[in-house]
Amino acid sequence: MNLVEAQVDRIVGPTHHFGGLGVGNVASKESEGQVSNPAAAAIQGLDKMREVASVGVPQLMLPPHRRPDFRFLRSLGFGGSDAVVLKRAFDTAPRLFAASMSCSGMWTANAATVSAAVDNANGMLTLSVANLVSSVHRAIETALTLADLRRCLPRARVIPGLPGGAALRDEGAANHMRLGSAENKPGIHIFVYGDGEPKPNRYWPRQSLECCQTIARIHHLPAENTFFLKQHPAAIDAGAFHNDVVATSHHGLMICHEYAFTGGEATLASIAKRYRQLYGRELITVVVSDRQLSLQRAVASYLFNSQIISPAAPGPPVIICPKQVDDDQVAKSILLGWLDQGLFRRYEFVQLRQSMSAGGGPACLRLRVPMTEQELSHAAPQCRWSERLDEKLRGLIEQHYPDRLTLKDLADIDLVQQAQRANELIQRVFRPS
Ligand code: SUG
Repeated sequence: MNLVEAQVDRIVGPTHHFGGLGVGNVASKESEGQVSNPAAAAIQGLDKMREVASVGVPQLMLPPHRRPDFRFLRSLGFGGSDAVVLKRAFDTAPRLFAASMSCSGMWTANAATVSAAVDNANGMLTLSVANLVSSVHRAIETALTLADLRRCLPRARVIPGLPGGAALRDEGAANHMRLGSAENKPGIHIFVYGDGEPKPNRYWPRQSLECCQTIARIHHLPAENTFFLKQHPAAIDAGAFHNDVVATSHHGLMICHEYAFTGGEATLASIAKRYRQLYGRELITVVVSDRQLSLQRAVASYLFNSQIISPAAPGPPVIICPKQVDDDQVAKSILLGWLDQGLFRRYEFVQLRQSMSAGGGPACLRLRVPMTEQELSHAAPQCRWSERLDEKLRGLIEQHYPDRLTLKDLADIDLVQQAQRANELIQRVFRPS
């Protein structure tokens, strides 16, 4: 039996805005206060999912988190009617107000860390929800994410986020890579953390080594298949707030920037050796030097954040790149070089302007879940991509989502109620029939 890699994306919610809340996230900071377009954001996400589904890759979908999170605002001492809560929070704590409206749950690469059943001693597909404690707007995602993943994958083991606290800060699969193949064989797990020496100068690393070790322990991953690499502080300082901004992997291919990791040479050699032992072939490792593509350019183009998928038809994978790669001659020439080497059968460019402006590329928008066809058959049918579901969602988004939004607009109770209605209509589509 083979392993397929289901892609789990979340529909962008109707309160999508540019709050500038992303820690160490250059695009998020630069877009702060700009006018957003929630309708376009949601449609752009659906367009990407269609691309994935069109080549026979299993695409699963989750509804947007309910926003605003009134319970969160009330727990912070904002009382009164909903309208009063909104006004008080907006006037006195605009960043917390923005957090309560955030649609950051769209970046499902941060939802959880995943191991396939064949990888771990439990023999169960296992997902550890990330606690996302580095930022408040993301930390409030976790309870809903846990419930959504359990509904979507009822037979999987879905574990709640680790207790909060900086020592165990976790950002999920964005800092984790699984090497393997389409065969149902144990994968190699690479956890990437940012804390400890040497430290970055500008930005706070969002993932701790202790958290990575804890997840590996909870998943019962064999030590010989588990590796830890440290993010290079220069990458964090250049705006690579997650490893998936400067490195990626798919099956037996690993691509990274020269400054993705620090002091990892021996570990990388051990990973390649282990891959050879397990799979009887060489791991293909592509290192892009800083001279070829500077860290700044890697962060601006999000080349490494392309989404790599294996279509149902045999052959090399397809790489789905953000449109920004097409706009950067250097990034594009590197991509074309990969095509010439036969690493990919073809590339696609996707327009994800709304997500990219908040620092989220194609790979940020999906959680990879390696599973057998049999496990996939247990996924909730209402979460499976279909032409009908896609059409229905597009209709609701076009009819009910705003196409212009600033944070200030969200202090208006009428607009918020409209967004709540739109959200409710989408939730209904995801209720089991
Ligand atoms: O956590 N942006 C997200 C982007 C996450 C990207 N994910 C991966 N690299 N896998 C973040 O920084 C922006 C919110 C705002 O601008 O208000 C934000 O949260």
